Amino acid sequence: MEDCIFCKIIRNEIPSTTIYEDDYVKVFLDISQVTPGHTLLVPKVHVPDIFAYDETLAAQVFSRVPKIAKAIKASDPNIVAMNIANNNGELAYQSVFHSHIHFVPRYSKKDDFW
Ligand code: DGP
Repeated sequence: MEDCIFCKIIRNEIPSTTIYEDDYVKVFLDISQVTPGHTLLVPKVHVPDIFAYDETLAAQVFSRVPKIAKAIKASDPNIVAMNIANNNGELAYQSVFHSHIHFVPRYSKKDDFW
């Protein structure tokens, strides 16, 4: 998609802090960090939301979730928990209409950002 911000990131037309990439997905830091390390997993194919997934795409994207979660957790010993979330549609607070999964690390109580 020509004007999609995440397609531009996938094509390296605009910069991102990419932490993982393969044939099917790209994983990069969210520009609006809810907590440090807030990361997005996006399919390389442009799909607006989960309602447009078929089973093949679901496997390509969701099979990566544990690997990414573990890598983020391993990056900082203070990460003790993680929100993994996927917003679909404006009423669900989706703002970028290229499907993506949020990983929001949570830190030990004294360091938490709630
Ligand atoms: P959502 O509201 O679930 O659609 O989340 C979209 C996220 O995308 C939001 O947390 C901010 C992030 N985002 C928007 N534009 C950019 C960008 O240009 N670069 C990066 N890295 N993240 C972006």
